[in-house]
Amino acid sequence: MADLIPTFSDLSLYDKPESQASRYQNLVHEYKDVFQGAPEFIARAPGRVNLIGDHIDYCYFSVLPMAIEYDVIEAIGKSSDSKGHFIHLTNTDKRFTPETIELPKDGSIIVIDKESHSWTNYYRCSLIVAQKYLWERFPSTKGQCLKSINVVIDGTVPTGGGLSSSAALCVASTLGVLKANGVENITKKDLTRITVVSEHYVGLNNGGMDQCASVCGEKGKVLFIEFQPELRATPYSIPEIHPPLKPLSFLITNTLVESNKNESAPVNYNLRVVEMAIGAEFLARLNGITLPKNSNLNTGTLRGFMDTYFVEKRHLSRWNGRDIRLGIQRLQELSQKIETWFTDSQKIGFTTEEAADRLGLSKDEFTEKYLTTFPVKYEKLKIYQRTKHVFDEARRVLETLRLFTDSNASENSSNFLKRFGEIMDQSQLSLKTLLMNSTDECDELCRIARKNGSLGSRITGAGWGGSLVHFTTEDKLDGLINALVEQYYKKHFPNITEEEISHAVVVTKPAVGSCIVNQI
Ligand code: NG1
Ligand code: MG
Repeated sequence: MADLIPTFSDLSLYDKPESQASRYQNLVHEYKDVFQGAPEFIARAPGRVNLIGDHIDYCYFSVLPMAIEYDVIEAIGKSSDSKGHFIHLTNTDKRFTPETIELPKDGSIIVIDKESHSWTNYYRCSLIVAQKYLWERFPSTKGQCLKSINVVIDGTVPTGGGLSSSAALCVASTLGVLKANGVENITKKDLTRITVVSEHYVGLNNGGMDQCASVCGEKGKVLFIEFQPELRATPYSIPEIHPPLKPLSFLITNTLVESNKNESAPVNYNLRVVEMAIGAEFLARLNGITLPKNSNLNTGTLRGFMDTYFVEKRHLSRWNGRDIRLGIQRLQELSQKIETWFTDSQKIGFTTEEAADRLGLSKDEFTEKYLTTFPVKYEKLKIYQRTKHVFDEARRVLETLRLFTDSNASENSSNFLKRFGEIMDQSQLSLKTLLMNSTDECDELCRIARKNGSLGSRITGAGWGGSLVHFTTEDKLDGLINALVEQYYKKHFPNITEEEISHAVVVTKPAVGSCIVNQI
């Protein structure tokens, strides 16, 4: 991750460069049309699909995503505004109307109005993190405004779809703003570090998986992303499947029901983050241990609990996060222990009063600590269900990595396919019953897929709609797609066009991460 963000002077970064050429030409044309002049460069960042490990990144457990070919590209050039500093934004998708952002004249950092759900809010997040980075790296520029620029954006990552369109936009925008302001060499590590927190400025308390995958993606590789002791992405090849079995294939299907995380954040995503933080403190108190306070909410994390529990309570060695066998064993143990750490009535859930009481806090102290930084809404806090999901899902990530790295597994392809499919299905069951982010549409897509050639199907990303990832072999792909189109898409959306279907059902491969593309 110490490597620099690469620059390409052609489209060889894509699997089929010729299929992207007209898209890049249109982007440049549109820039010339709108801004009368040529752009200076193109900043690009991809979306991602998470193979396994959802809703555990913010608990600092490792995940296994890959960057995909669907991405955001931004043509950027200087603007000659004389009366202030402006960012002129245009999108090739006309549903997103052009907007100009005026930067504060006093050189302060812009503030985002979270109530206005403008598409440019994500761009503003990038302006904030880019500005902070510039001042940190070049202290003598502190207080200086960012340069005025013109930007045309084109994105192919489905929005609201669990494929990280928001992270792709934030990463591409941050990279573009930095280059336009003279930063020619930024490391993958720095770009990840600063973009991980970008969406916090629109009120989303997200973990770091998406931005890290978008920055560090590699062709043909999945990424094992660790958050402890520090953010690190290690690429792994997907095992080769031996004949007569056919090669692996990943199919992504969008439910076409937007997850609308922005609007439902109070009841959905942020609440899960809070429940996990409370869960960590709850388990720590129960076991008489104190956790390091290193999360976004300045609380302990479930990973912190695992580490501290085995060292302080059990007097065992510290787990380094890479010893797969030991990690699986310890996570299995925690998953069993959790059954005895909660009473039957606690398993149903906690009211605010009950949770505060468990943590030895007054209701006001509890509210201040957990419920105010990011808004949440609930009837009962489902601490048992969420913590159980986290320990099991973290274990499934390690089991998958063990399958990927175990040479016996790739020699015995049919066993690998079977086992990996089972792990994905177990993940989906846990998402549905414990994390509770599945929907009827997600369940239906999984059901149809499994009956028609998918070896494993699960929600990928935040959930509550969005996308699913199915894993199969190339020979089964056509039948699988056909069944999904006939039995889901045409049934629920009778007027759906071929083009819409081609955006909703996509076969994808692991792709290159963020980069600069010089004028083409
Ligand atoms: P998506 O589906 O891309 O919005 C979200 C979080 C991730 C992670 C997943 C669930 C953001 C930007 N990202 O992803 O950090 O927690 O959900 O695994 O919200
Ligand atoms: Mg997102």
